[in-house]
Amino acid sequence: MSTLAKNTLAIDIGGTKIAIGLVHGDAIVERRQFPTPTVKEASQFAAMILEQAADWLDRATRIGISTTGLVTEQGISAINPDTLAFPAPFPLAAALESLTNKPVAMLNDAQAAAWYEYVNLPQPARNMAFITVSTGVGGGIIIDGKLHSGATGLAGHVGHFSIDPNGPQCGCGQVGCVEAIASGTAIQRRSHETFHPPISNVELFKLAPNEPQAEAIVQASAQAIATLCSNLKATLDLDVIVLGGGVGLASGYLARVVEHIAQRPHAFQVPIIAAQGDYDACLLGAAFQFNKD
Ligand code: BMX
Ligand code: ZN
Repeated sequence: MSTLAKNTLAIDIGGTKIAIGLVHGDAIVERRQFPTPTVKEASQFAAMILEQAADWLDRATRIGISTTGLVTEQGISAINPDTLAFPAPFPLAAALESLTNKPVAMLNDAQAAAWYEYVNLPQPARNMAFITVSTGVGGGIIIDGKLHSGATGLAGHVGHFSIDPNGPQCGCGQVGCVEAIASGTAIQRRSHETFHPPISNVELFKLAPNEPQAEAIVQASAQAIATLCSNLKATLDLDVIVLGGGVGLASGYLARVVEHIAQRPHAFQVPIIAAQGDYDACLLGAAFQFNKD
């Protein structure tokens, strides 16, 4: 029997929201989400999550976390503290383990989603990257059929490829990172500089096809992601790149990225597909990390 036949309490911690689900096999049988609280103590943070999942707990045999940030044995630390101000390292897995006595596993959100997406690729591949364009820009890399997280867990933090020496300051301390140009946060910043009264990113995307300034903001993001994809193709000779996240899956976004990639030399072109797990790729990844080794 596959270990996925067990019920897993899956927790996806993003910069803006936390999604929780009870995952059985491939299916999210229960799902809830709530804004990421600004709690400084890991035990308090864990207790708040467990409160939201209280009625599922006796059905879950284990807990899988996918979280924004760098994940090490010691806990979670931010690469870009602007997207999540946890005191580092934030020992969330240990806190959940001691409150529930259940086995807990934790991975970076995009790495977890990369594994889920790899297992569920419509066509088998050996080398793949997952890129999420959401609050930040995250990534996970599969090399020769294995998730590559690196010696310190940093591998796949492709949002911090610095691609423009004259670009905006990134919260990670570098200048011109993909994340500082392409993320939902970056889009919102540029949108608020342009539109008065301010509009949401959802409204911006609706406006874009008929409003050149809105379109330019979306295009700047899509172009940075296209540059990232070509750089990854050149580095790792990927078979395919899977795109996810609230911005990555917004209507027309993937098509814009594909258009930019098509203008590059053939050697640096790579097929781009939308996440099979849709907006829940990271949540499903939280559960699927148990089937990784
Ligand atoms: C940031 C970084 C990554 C994360 C990515 C996407 C932090 C807190 N996070 O680059 O670890 O994978 O954002 O995160 O430094 P999301 O919150 O947009 O899902
Ligand atoms: Zn950065």
